[in-house]
Amino acid sequence: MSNDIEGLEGIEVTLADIADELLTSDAETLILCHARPDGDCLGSAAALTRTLRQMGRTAYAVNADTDKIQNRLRFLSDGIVISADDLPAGFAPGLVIAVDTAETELLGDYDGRWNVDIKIDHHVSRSLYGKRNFVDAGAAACGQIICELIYMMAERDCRALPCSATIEALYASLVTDSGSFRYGGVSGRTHICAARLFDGGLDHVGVHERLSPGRSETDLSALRIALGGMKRFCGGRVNALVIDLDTKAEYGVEDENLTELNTFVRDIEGVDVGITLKQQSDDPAMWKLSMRSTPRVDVSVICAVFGGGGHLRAAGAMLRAESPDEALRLVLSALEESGQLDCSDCENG
Ligand SMILES: [Mn+2]
Repeated sequence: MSNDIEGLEGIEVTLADIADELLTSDAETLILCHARPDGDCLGSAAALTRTLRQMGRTAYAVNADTDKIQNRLRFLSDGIVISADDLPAGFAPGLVIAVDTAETELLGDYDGRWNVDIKIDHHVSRSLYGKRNFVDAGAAACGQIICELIYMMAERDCRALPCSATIEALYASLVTDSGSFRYGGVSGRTHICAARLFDGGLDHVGVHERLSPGRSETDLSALRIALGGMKRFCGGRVNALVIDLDTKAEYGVEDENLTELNTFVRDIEGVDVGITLKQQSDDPAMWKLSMRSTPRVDVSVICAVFGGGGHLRAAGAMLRAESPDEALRLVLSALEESGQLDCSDCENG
C-alpha cells in the first residue's frame, strides 16, 4: 500500500479537536501502536479501541509484534490488540490512529502499510507523520492523553465512559510508563487521571499483581549473572556489568531475559551510572550498550558518542569491540571525557 504523505508534515490539532472527530465520525477505525510493544502502547491502543466499540463503531487495534508481547502484559492485549493477519477480510479503515509511536519506523513491519490520519503521542519527537497530530511531551504516558481524551468524549457521549477493562488498560499505561508514578514526567495531571480511574472502580491491586507477577527462574539466572559480575568504578559511582556470549550460554539466557538488569545495576546505593554491555550472537564483535543514571548524569550524550541515544537517564547504543575489556574501556573513557564525573580517583585512570 502506498504512503502518499511520506515526507509531508501534517497539521497539529488539539485534543478537543480529536474528541470532536471521534464523536462525530462513523469511519471504521484502525489503531496502530509501536513494535516491541510495551504496557503504555498496548494499554493506550486497547483503551481507545474498546471505547470506540462501546460507541457502536467498528474498531481494531493491530501490532506488528503480537508474538513478542510479554506474558505480564497479555491481559492488556488478549482479544483486543491483534496481528493485521487477523483483521476481518475486506476491512478497509477510513480512519487510522497511531498511539505512543514517535516515528513511523517504530511501527516495525507495519510502517508504510497505512497512511496515519491521527498521531497521538507523548514523546519529544516532532515528527508530524499524521495528517493530524497531537503530541504532549508533558504527559507521563500516552495512556494519560488517551485517558483525558476518553473522559472528554464521555462528557458529551456517555457511551464513551470507560468499562472496567478500559480502566485497567489506562491504569497499566500510567503505571508502566511512569515507573509506578516515580519518573520525572509524572504530574498532577497524571494523578488526576489515576484518580478518575479509581473513581471508575479500578482494581489497582489486581493490575499491579498482573504487571509484577514475581520473578521467573530465568529472571533469577539473570540476577545471578549481575550479582556475580558487577564491577564498580570511579569511587563506586559507576557500576558496570559486561555479559559475553559464554556467560549467556552458561546461564541459559538471551538478551530479552536481561532487560531488568539495565536498571538493576544503577539502582544501588552510591551509584550514579549503570552500564550493561551484552555481546551480540549475530556478530560477536558487536556489544549492546545500555546506560541508566541518576539526575546527576546525562547518559544520552555518552551513548551518542557511539551513534546511539535515548533519554537523559536511560539511553543505549551498539558499539564494536574485540573483547569484553575493550568494550568496557570504551564506555568508561567516553564517560570520563564527558566531564560529568570527577574521575580523579577513577580505577579506570
Ligand atoms: Mn509511552
